[in-house]
Amino acid sequence: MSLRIDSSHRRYNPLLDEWVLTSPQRLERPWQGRIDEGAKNDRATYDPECYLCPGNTRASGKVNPGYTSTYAFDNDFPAFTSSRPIDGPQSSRLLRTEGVVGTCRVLCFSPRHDLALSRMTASGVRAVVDAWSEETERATRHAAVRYVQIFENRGELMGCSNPHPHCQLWAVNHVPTIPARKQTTQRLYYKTHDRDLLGDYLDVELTEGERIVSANEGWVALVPFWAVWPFEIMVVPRRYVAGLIDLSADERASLATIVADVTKRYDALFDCEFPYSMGWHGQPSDGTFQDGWRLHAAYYPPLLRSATVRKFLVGYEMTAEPQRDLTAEEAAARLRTPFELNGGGPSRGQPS
Ligand code: H2U
Repeated sequence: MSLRIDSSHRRYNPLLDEWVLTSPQRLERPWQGRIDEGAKNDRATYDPECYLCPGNTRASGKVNPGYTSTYAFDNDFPAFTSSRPIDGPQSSRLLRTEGVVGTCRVLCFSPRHDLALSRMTASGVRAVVDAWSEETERATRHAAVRYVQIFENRGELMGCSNPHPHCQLWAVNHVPTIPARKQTTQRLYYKTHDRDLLGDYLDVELTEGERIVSANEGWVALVPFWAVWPFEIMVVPRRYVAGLIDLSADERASLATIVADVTKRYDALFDCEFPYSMGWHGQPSDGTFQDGWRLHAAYYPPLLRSATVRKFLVGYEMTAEPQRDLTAEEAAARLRTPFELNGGGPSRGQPS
């Protein structure tokens, strides 16, 4: 089924069991609303004021080592801790609570204050991929941990509190809302069809081709058919793999290549340090085996038509359901366009 729809329609997201309203004709509407600054990278390679640079003192008073590759540490301001929660008030039918325990980690991608993933060398990005896997493995060693979320907030527009390239890992004793929904849908699909949902979806996308952004021997990056954010991308492994810790050495290498490619394409699209929130969705470690969960990453960038005009999820989207103007097919075509990376402006010092 090749889609050439230029009038309003809804698209179904089988992973989240929800719909997105698509209104391609609205893209031409005038914009007199908020204009943001396009993010440029004029950062130095080292910032003496940065809490994350090597050798610097963090807000907690702890001192970072003079690290030379990736560097992970326990978040000084964690959302929860690994100690047993204090018993809260009793839950009632409508007012429910439950205790949360877990760990929060911060992972700096490299010592360089100015080097985002889009500007790092292949070996640098590979070190980040290895750290994603090692940190996940480390977190799941905790008997209480049921789910590990790795996420990166890139750019001020996404609420990132520090420009030094980094991501976070939160490991919790429950399966949070969004992965829990994905677990239900993938499990049900697997039970019904004896095949995994994302594997079947990938086959459709590879046949149709029009939403693929880039692909290599191990991975495919595509704009999902049901994408909500204008330039949303999903990165999916070709092989059935449930989590980051299950990747082979070859898959880690090809993942590093596709992550570098996706982030470069983003920066090139509007010639800026492209903001996004990105997250890995691996199978919860809650004792269930082979329930059709396929590992995938989701990139959610807020920009719509330029480096300065962002999409807001408000109005109809807060009260009824998400809506997009640009179709997933158009977004993928724009992201596929061959690019030159000026993106993010000049970076002082040589990338390493
Ligand atoms: P974000 O930029 O995505 O907010 O992540 C930065 C994290 O780093 C944030 O969770 C932590 C913050 O708590 N942090 C420290 O642990 N120590 C510091 O000295 C500064 C920031």
